Amino acid sequence: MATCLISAGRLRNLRRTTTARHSYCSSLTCGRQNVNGVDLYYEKTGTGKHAVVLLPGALVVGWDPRGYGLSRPPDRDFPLDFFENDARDAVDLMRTLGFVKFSLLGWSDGGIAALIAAAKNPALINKMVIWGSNAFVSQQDLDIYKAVCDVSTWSTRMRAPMEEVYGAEVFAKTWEAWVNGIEQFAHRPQGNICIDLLPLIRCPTLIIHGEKDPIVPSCHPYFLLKHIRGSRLHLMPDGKHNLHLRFPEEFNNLVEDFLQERQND
Ligand code: TYC
Repeated sequence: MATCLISAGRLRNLRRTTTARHSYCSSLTCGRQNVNGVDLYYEKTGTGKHAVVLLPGALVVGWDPRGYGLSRPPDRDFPLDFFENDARDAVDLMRTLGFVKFSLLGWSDGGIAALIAAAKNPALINKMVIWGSNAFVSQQDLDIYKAVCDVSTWSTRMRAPMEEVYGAEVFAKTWEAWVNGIEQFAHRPQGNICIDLLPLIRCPTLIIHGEKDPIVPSCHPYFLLKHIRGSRLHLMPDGKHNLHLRFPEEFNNLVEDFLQERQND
């Protein structure tokens, strides 16, 4: 199976740092596509039949969701339906680019958007891999958001790549807006982001989680495993939130094997 990836920004590392069994793309094209009123930036590579879209986490660029990376303007905002918007944009981008059916790879916030996209478009989604994602916001999560809200307390290593893309001031403001945006879900019963949608997911789903993830506690992958029919959980003992960057070979092999597996049903 050759795979067609749509990705940008930091998730380029998936290809750059990989020593996985297949070398990824020979060719890379990038472009902007107007989707739902916004010019979305994307990169595309590969020629295979199995299309895959990569959905990045907050403020990390993949296909660039509206308001992130090179899909600006508009400025990013975080209304209560921001994950729904990202899910719809990702699906509509793929469809506008001519893909009939595709798989979703979503990291962190991108995984939340992937969950929503899969639940709402079961006929379009082939398979899904998500890592570092959550379907609700707990008190423990709120405590963590509070601890990471002020980016001036972050290490330079963490902050610098973001500041390079957004500028220091915009990054600090947007991150604070993200924290306020995600905290809104805590006011809903069970801190619901997309709990009610999980039973609607029909595609084979692989959940990956780093056991040392300091910002997304392990209750989240177990909750997803319980509520997504037929899903599988792979724990990486030394993985943190950025497990795909830290362990690219293990991660890529895991994802490739899952995407290539034949489905029984
Ligand atoms: N969800 C964020 C992302 O998409 C990561 C994150 C999770 C940040 C939890 C803070 O407390 C946090 N990159």
